[in-house]
Amino acid sequence: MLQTKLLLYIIVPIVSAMTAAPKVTYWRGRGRVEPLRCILAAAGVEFENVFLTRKEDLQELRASGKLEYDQVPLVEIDGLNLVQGLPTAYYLAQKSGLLPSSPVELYLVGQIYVAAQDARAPFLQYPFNNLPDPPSLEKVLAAAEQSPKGLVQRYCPKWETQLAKTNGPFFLEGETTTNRPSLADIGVFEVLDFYRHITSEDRLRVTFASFPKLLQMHDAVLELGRIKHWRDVERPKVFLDWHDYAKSVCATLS
Ligand SMILES: N[C@@H](CCC(=O)N[C@@H](CS)C(=O)NCC(=O)O)C(=O)O
Repeated sequence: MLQTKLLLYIIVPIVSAMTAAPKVTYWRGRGRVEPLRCILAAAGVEFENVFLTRKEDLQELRASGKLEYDQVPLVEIDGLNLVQGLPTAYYLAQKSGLLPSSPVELYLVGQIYVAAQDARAPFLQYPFNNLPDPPSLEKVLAAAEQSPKGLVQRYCPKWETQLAKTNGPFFLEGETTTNRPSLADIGVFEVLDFYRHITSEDRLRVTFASFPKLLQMHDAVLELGRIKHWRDVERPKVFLDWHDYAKSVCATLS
């Protein structure tokens, strides 16, 4: 009897840690966390958003010891407190079958994902780029579209060429006739989705018209798991507009 009770004490917390919906802590906007939310959504995982709104929220979180480097994003999953975007992305992707096992493919996926993080850097800054006034769209579009170091000129041609080498919409070749989605696709999808979010669906189609494979991949990712539902139904209900988002981040961090 005592043994059974003890076993329950041990097993119940472990099982509930493994089965509870992951908790994602950040502000009400895209920032550094949106690629992680997209990975979870693409994997069909339901997750709970915990939003920072007050200065005390971050102070309390830091005091709780969950933030290894006192920074967010934080993803609580499997009884772990995951911080640092890149290894968190790898953890979530591996759990969801979005990481290949071969070293060459793993390298390719990592290379594309990290390039996507570089390409999104101007978008990350977008809400803050004209404070205290509302953000300047011209500034971020110039960085993304006209700079030789930006999304359209540096990254998209490479990704289009890489996608043209496969027989399907995704970056990784499949074992038979179809290919398979990976973290690389989610990372690049999220950058295109960021562009769409600050502009429009029409502008996405026009700007990237000369990258048809890239648009095809974007559309194929949208069919994965719950990502379309997250983008079109859940996210609009919880996000702040860009300016209010920037102000809430600044108020929490000040
Ligand atoms: N290398 C970290 C950077 C995290 C980071 O800079 N987070 C910001 C919010 S976007 C933060 O928590 N800033 C507060 C601080 O650094 O004290 C990651 O990839 O997650």
